[in-house]
Amino acid sequence: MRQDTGQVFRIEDYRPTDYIISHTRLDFILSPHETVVTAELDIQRRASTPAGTPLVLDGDELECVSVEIDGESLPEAAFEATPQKLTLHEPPSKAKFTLRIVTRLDPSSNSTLMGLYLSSGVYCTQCEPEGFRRITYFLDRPDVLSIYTVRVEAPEQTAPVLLANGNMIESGKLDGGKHYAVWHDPFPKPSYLFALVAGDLGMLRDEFVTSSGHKVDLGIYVEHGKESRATYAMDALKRSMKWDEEVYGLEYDLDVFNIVAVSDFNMGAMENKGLNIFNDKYVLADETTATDADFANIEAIIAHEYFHNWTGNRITCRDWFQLCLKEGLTVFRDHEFSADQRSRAVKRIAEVRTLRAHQFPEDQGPLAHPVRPRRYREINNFYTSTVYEKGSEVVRMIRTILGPDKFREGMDLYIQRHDGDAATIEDFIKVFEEVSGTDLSQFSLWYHQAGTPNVAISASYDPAKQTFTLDIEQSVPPTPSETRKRPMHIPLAFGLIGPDGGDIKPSATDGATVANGVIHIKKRKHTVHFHGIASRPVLSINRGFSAPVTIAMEQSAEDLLFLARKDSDLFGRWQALSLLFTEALVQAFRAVRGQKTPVFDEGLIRAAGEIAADTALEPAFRALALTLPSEADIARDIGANIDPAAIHIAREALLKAIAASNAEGFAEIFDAMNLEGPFRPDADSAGQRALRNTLLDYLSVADGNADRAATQYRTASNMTDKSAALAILAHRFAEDQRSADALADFERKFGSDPLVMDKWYQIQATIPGTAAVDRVKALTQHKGFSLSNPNRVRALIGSYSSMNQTGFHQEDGSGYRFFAETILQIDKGNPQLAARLATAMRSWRSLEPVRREAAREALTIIATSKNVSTDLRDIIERTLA
Ligand code: 0A1
Ligand code: ZN
Repeated sequence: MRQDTGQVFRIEDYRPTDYIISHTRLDFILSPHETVVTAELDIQRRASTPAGTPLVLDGDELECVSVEIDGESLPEAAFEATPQKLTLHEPPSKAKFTLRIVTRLDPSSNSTLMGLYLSSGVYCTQCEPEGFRRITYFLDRPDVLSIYTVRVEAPEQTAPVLLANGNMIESGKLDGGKHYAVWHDPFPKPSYLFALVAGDLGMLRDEFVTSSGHKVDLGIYVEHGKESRATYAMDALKRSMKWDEEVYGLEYDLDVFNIVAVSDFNMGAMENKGLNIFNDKYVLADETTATDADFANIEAIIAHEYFHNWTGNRITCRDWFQLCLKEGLTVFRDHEFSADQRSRAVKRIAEVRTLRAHQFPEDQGPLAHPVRPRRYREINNFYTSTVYEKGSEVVRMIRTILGPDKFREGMDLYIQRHDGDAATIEDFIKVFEEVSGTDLSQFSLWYHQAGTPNVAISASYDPAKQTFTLDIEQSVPPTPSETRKRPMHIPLAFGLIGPDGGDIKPSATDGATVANGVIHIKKRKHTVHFHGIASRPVLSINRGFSAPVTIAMEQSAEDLLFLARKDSDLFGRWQALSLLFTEALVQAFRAVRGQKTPVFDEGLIRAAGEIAADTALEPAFRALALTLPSEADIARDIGANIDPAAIHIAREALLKAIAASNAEGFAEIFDAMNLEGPFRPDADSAGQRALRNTLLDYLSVADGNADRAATQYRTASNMTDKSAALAILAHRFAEDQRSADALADFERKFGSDPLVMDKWYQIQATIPGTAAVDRVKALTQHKGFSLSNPNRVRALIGSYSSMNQTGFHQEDGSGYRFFAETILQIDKGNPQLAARLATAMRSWRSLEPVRREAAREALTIIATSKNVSTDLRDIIERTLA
């Protein structure tokens, strides 16, 4: 494994390379234990670089076989090759030369899943961010753009499919049962977008004709026999291609677009030029093996990777500090795509739930960093919710501030001006300033300043003056190494709601810029007056979650209930209800801690019943509205001295109260929902299933028995309904024989399908209570489980640590100790995976003292272990700092 040099990379140290690599010719002779890679690099010295300046190429665990310049092998004294770098002490003084490097790799023993590795016998690569240097020595950084020609040679029997980036320009048979293919990608690209795949794979084929009439061959490569499970992904791909033409005027640019699904992958997927490589979880789906959530994820991730072709590939990043330039923008684009394909309000609510669940705790804990960080020790650890999700929210705010037309103009200018560039966030902001004439310098703090801003608001109404007044104060909490914060530009969409539910238009406003339903907060304090308001309005604030902030405002339960029923903004209705639930749950938590029985407001319980029954609302919205904040959400709201056991009791009590009072109504709706007919994965059908399964949970609680869930488990013909029923059986009725039977039945049916078994691991990993640690330990010994497969690890260990608050945060620290040992084990083979998992401990300081101490001890076990990877050490040290 790579040694931790302790080196810190800083944005201010950026400078362009001394040499450029105009053309890269690669030749791969593939073999599981000994693959030989010959790289021929056409190197040019920049005019500004003095002749003789040493050339240093990056490597990582490489074995150098030979080095030649312009056909002559180099004497030993002329270069130095270590596993980590190749230094040419005195390169030729001429402006151009060709460097030929031969390296030898062992893909079969590459467990890091970076560089060239084998996944179920298929050769594949992952080069972002710094994996290419595990293949050959290179200037492995995103601002070195090169044209690639790649020859791949392998035995035809084991690797009939040979793929790389771009278009295939030649192929043929060779002696000894081997064959080869040559691929050429005409678009200069950074090394992180390089990809190669070789293996025995099935294929689903289709085509797409672009708006200018260019035919593109589409291929999705999957394990043999699973081709039909790729049809939804193919459909999503074609819809994405069309959407990017319609919404941004962006067409695809090569003759081929290939996607390959592999079973061992550290992340969701990768946007390699013309050859996307996917975690098979985000390609394979049919009704019997995938849930509606799986279908929605596939649609979003297929779109995301496809959209990168322009925002990421044609325009890439100058350095890794600019990661949000491609990721924040591309997440924003995939969110908008899904919103257009599905229900916009429902999609927005789901996005905000994810942001609050993942990005807020990151921003409020020891791992907080700006959307564009200024330093890193390990770039792998910056593929974060802040860079991706908050990065997307920042782009959304630019659109809110400029309006959709100027935003599109800015995007057009960005593409036109920077096509072929390795760009920066400054370049991106500048185009929007130019097209709109708006100064975005204060706004750009969103990229540079970490932490979730808080906006405190107090409202008052003066009936005599008919004036509604808001006193607004913003603050940004301190974050690691940033204690003093400057005021931000926060665009808050709002509505003033009159008694009939309609929005009231003030005759005049003063105190801040208010335009198109948005208050622009720029100073620390604002007092905003709305004049000509005839009766006290109810404030609906941060509509559509126009800014990623927390709001502190005293709003009566009555006003919130009014918003939950009447706000014309659906997001506002959901938000009001979720605030009411949160407040009720925090109070219930305090009651439980004080040995009292929680009591709940009847009005809130009734509102839940009304929303469930309101057929004017789409089922998916009703399902979301009825879903209580998760235990982790509640913990975040409590903020300090967290006792997960008490939170669990409080949440169960509210669930029971809602279920008991509304049982009859819920049963009626549940029974009336006719789900017969062929399965359809579309948003409407998925919404119906979501509502029905949310009600199934409430009804199971109300009935106090497993009858309904057991019936649904038996009769369900799709995975959404089957896994929902199984989760209820396992989580609520563990004592009932039907629960054990269902788990055994599921294993019998799907035991040979690892992706489906991940649901089985996850459901069991999230059974609440103290028995969880032994259960999860036992499951690590299950025959289908492996610590070297990221999907298995995330399903079992990841779900246990992040979705099972009572099972993980045990008072005796046994959950943490097991977790620490497992992470250390994983770290030996796959540091990236270990580091990601370890972030589950980031909020340890908010725990009550006994658990906090136990968590510190477990973190210290990792911190003091020998041979910990750079990835894991970086996370643990920041978490403990
Ligand atoms: N660029 C990809 C994410 C990605 C990052 C790193 C990877 O390997 C360690 C793989 C994928 C995306 O945004 O989809
Ligand atoms: Zn991405």
